[in-house]
Amino acid sequence: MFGFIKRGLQKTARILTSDILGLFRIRRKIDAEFLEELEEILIKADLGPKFAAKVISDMQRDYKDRKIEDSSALLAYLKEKFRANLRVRDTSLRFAPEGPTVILVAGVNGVGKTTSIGKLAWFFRNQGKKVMLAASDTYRAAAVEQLDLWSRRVGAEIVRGSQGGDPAAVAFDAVDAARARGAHVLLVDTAGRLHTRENLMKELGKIKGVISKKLPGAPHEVLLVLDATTGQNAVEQARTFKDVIDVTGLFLAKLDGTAKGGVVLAIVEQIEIPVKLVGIGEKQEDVEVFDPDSFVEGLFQEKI
Ligand SMILES: Nc1nc2c(ncn2[C@@H]2O[C@H](COP(=O)(O)OP(=O)(O)OP(=O)(O)O)[C@@H](O)[C@H]2O)c(=O)[nH]1
Ligand SMILES: [Mg+2]
Repeated sequence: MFGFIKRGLQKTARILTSDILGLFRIRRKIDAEFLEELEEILIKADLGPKFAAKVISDMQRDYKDRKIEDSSALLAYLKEKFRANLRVRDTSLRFAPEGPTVILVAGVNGVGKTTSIGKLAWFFRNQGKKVMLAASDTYRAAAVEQLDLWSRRVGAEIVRGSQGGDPAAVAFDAVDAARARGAHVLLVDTAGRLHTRENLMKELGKIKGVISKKLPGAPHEVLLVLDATTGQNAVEQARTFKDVIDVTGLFLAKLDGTAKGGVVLAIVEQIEIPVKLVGIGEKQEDVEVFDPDSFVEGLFQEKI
């Protein structure tokens, strides 16, 4: 994934490497002023005030122990901090021990849910799995059509209800269909909703409840799709969705282009949800399993 991720993280990397190395050139000593300026750089890179403060206090302690003596040691130190932070949580996808694995996908409007489902469907089809899609976004006819297009493109069956119908009922029927037809993976698409809209969030809770009732242990993954370009607001979204549907993993879409990649660390630190997948474009193959090591390498790439 490194090539794609690298491009997506250039903006953050530019802040991290150039600014930090520049700072080190001016202030060779890691003193209070250096740390203050470094903290500003970390926040500017969207790492979040909490994670930035933690890095700074750790650094203060470790510098006293003479572990960081030059700029290359400084960068290596930061990389290790970032990696350690991302490795705390299990980033692998959970599958059902038997029967269909149900993956519920949610998020605010336009973050990339349906596209990410299309990519995941392609990803699992490539592994020889039988994939089904549930069109639980019943609000707009266009939403069902968009999912239908993906289903034909990647060779996955689709279960749809009537437009304006109950999205939980579609999920219910889809779980039934997935079991009856021996699907390996069922991906449930939901309508975009603002995390501040209580009634819509309740409806999402209901969709999840219906799935669990129909198939104990399901949904095996509850993926929250976040738009990587939104920065700190993503943290707020993650917090609310986690409260309502107990999100098990993040799908970080739009990490290509002008992404604020640093926000990944802020989210993992503040929300305690692992990033499991990343989206790096609009095509079916533009999906990658999240790998903390290559991600951190991308954040600190030089020669930009
Ligand atoms: N560059 C880029 N664009 C993406 C990515 N993922 C999705 N998009 C684009 O983002 C736009 C919205 O994607 P959708 O999948 O329709 O988003 P959604 O969350 O399902 O939207 P609603 O159902 O309306 O809430 C589309 O133009 C997608 O092509 C990505 O990883 N990179
Ligand atoms: Mg959609």
